[in-house]
Amino acid sequence: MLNKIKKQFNKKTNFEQWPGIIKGYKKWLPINKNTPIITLQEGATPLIELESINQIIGRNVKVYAKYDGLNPTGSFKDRGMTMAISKAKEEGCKAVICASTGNTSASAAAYAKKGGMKSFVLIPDGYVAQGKLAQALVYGAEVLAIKGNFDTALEIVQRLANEFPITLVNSVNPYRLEGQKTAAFEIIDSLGEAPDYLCIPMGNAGNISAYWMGFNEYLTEGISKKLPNMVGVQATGSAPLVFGKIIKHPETIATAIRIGNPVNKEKANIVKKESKGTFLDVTDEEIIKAYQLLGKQEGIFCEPASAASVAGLLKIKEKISNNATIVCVLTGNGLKDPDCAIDNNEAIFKQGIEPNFEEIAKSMGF
Ligand code: AN7
Repeated sequence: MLNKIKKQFNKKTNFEQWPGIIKGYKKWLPINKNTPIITLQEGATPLIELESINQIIGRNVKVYAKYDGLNPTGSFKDRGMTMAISKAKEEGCKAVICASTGNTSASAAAYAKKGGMKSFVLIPDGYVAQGKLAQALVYGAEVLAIKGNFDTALEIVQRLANEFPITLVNSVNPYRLEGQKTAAFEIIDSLGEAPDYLCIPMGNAGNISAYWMGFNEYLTEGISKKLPNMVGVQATGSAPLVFGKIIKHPETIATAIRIGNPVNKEKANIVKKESKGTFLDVTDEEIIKAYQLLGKQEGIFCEPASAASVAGLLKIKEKISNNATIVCVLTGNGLKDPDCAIDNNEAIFKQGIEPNFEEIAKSMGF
């Protein structure tokens, strides 16, 4: 179990804290004694049972959220970025670059600065959630907002990294997936076995490929005895992997996964085939419904792209087998996208109230 691993680690070093995924899962990662470990102590995120979803599905299923929005920069990208930046540092690199719908840029900027490097980020102008943009600016990235979408930005950064001395830290960088696979390890360390289903949002499909790698490595070592069915979820307006074709102009409220030409599409299709998995799309309305349910029923605030995993599960709930264990990956924190939250809630929000005891009590119904 994760706690056992943490305890073992603590015994050896007298560390009181989780040391981050590289030290925590050292033997599983491509590092050596010369690798400088650039970490913000990412990983060891909560696995929270979702009672309200258990009840909706019934039939004795157990649904959990892997809440990776509680990483240092608020998304799962930190697991991959600690690896990518540490290896870049080991190789003597001075600057990194990425294209991003927001979370990769926030994470790259933070870890690059922690490692003493420069960072450049290309983002689609007007389509990055406010919180993510704020992070890239605060962490001191050089932010280049282009008049184009993520797919165009990725093509440009790939060429820049080919022609100039700068390291690409998008998920085509193999170290990213190595780091991200640790989330699958943590799930098995917590549950004692792999879940029956893993529901996960897909953009570039790096994360689903990383999870699959992690589940397979634990199986090969005999730590787990089964593999999950992988359920990859995309937004209807941005679902190239579901429809099997490039989407030229992807659109969705879940801007994190507004990606029309995923770089890891071959890998993702292998995951689907090997895991006997399912790829499906959910509408923006279904995403927002799941987003609100998580907030109101579970006290979990995730970003819309993350809620797609739960929306996807609810869409195929009839197909889930009895007594199944299901993990939905909540990839990013709700605070990333405050505009979405403010525009999409059913809260009671009374404004312009006089600072008067009687009046406030009255408005509360007393
Ligand atoms: C919250 O930040 O692509 O399928 O540039 O931010 O591994 O791409 C973000 C992707 C899911 C999809 N959930 O993961 C970027 C970026 C959230 C995300 C995904 C992203 P992949």
